[in-house]
Amino acid sequence: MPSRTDSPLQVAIIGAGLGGLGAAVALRRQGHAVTVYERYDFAGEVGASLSAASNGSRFLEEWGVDVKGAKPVILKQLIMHNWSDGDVQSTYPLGDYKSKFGTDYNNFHRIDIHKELLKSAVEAPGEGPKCELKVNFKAIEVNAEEGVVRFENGAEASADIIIAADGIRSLTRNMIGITPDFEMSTSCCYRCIIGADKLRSLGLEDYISNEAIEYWGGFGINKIVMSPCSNGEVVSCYCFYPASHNNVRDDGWNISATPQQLVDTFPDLDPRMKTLMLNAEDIKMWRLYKHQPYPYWVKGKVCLLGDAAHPMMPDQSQGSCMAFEDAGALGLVFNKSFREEYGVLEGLKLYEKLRQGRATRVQEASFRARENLSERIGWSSSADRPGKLTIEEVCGYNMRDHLAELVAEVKGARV
Ligand SMILES: Cc1cc2nc3c(=O)[nH]c(=O)nc-3n(C[C@H](O)[C@H](O)[C@H](O)COP(=O)(O)OP(=O)(O)OC[C@H]3O[C@@H](n4cnc5c(N)ncnc54)[C@H](O)[C@@H]3O)c2cc1C
Ligand SMILES: *[C@@H]1O[C@H](CO)[C@@H](O)[C@H](O)[C@H]1NC(C)=O
Ligand SMILES: *[C@@H]1O[C@H](CO)[C@@H](O)[C@H](O)[C@H]1NC(C)=O
Ligand SMILES: *[C@@H]1O[C@H](CO)[C@@H](O)[C@H](O)[C@H]1NC(C)=O
Ligand SMILES: *[C@@H]1O[C@H](CO)[C@@H](O)[C@H](O)[C@H]1NC(C)=O
Ligand SMILES: CC(=O)N[C@H]1CO[C@H](CO)[C@@H](O)[C@@H]1O
Repeated sequence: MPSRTDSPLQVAIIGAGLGGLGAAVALRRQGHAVTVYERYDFAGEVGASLSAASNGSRFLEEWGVDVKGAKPVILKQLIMHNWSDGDVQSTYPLGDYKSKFGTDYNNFHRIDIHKELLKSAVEAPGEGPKCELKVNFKAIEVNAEEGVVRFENGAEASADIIIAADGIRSLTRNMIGITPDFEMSTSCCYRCIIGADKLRSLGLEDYISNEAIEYWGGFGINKIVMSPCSNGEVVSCYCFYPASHNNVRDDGWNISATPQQLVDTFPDLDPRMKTLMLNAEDIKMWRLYKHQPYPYWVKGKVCLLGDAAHPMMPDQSQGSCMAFEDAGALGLVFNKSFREEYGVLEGLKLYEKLRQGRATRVQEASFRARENLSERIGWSSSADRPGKLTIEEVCGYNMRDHLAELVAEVKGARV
């Protein structure tokens, strides 16, 4: 019996990170029945700042997420400091960013935006049926052709589509036949946060008042990236250094380190930044891994999303934006009336086509920006090198137009 054109899909999402929850909200709003399976229970959520440029923030707004509730700091400029004495070397004012790109450039604490996305996914009111969240459900096996997931706790679920949003170490990716080609990066990173009150008491109040992403270094491996979040109550720093220094191997998010370890990594750094480091409240370290793009993202009923699909270096600040775009793409592809145009499996292929090229371009640019701040979008928006990724390309992208083109191609190919 042919299905009604508006009959909802059963959607299983593996992983309740920012990407998985974004997809849950986007698909719920199209009337689909979504269940999100997360291996942990969120009791020990960790993280630091994440920026959402316009094309990530655009989706958050469209989905009705309480962006203000996530306490963003609205970024106004990028600032480059001298590594050794902290003098401001140059600034890039973001100018009329909102009128140009449609939303603010929001800087969130990961925990704050995660909380708001979770609310938008699982609470009523909200457009569409509320999503179901199952915690302590670790996916251990996926049958892509049949659309079945098995969990460590013995449970099993079947679905019309399975979204693998299980992060950089995705198991599902392996289960759809992809062996990631990756290597340890030559860089590691310490991440730390510090409260605004503490900064004030240390005489570092200018570090919270600039509404900016501020950089020290960035030409070569060493780089500090500092930005405020949580309504300006917290400042977070990413501190990149050569892996040879201590050769961390773990890419987890929760390996603690001491202020002394942090500060000893950067002997010739601006003394004021060192003061911040010595007083930092929560210091974590992580090894960066460089993954080559995967040959495909979709197999049978399974699609990859977010870090599972395109892990990148943090140096373009686009990791969560690209995950939000992936999620937004699924909402557009599987809208209420998609069946008038294509079937479910064809829809997944369209998703892959829509996302793979763009995300891969940003992923590649993130590798280049690792050791060259001039490759970071914003630091120079004009194409001073052919093929360079620009802020216009990233923030001025219109996914709806892109999708309409691809749908027309698919239809053209059918006749
Ligand atoms: C705890 C944590 C802290 C982070 N902190 C930062 C940060 O400070 N700065 C930054 O730039 N980026 C951070 N990230 C990464 C950032 O959130 C991602 O790069 C980006 O948002 C894309 O998210 P994602 O949903 O694809 O992946 P992730 O955010 O990694 O989410 C993946 C989710 O899937 C779950 N999962 C994994 N395997 C399974 C399984 N087999 N079954 C069920 N669930 C599974 C994980 O527990 C996790 O909740 C952090 C990620 C995590 C998980
Ligand atoms: C992170 O580590 C802290 C303390 O080391 C712990 O309390 C917390 O549960 C951990 N979080 C996760 C997600 O593992
Ligand atoms: C940075 O500051 C140091 C110390 O004051 C100085 O020697 C160096 O020339 C400065 N670098 C640049 C690029 O201005
Ligand atoms: C739903 O998606 C299809 C295919 O992309 C598109 O043709 C159609 O206009 C969309 N419908 C709505 C209501 O957005
Ligand atoms: C850094 O990037 C800029 C801009 O693309 C480029 O002109 C420059 O050659 C790069 N520097 C290095 C060392 O690769
Ligand atoms: C997908 C999406 O929302 N794209 C938007 C990105 O920003 C440009 C410029 O504001 C908009 O035209 C797009 O619609």
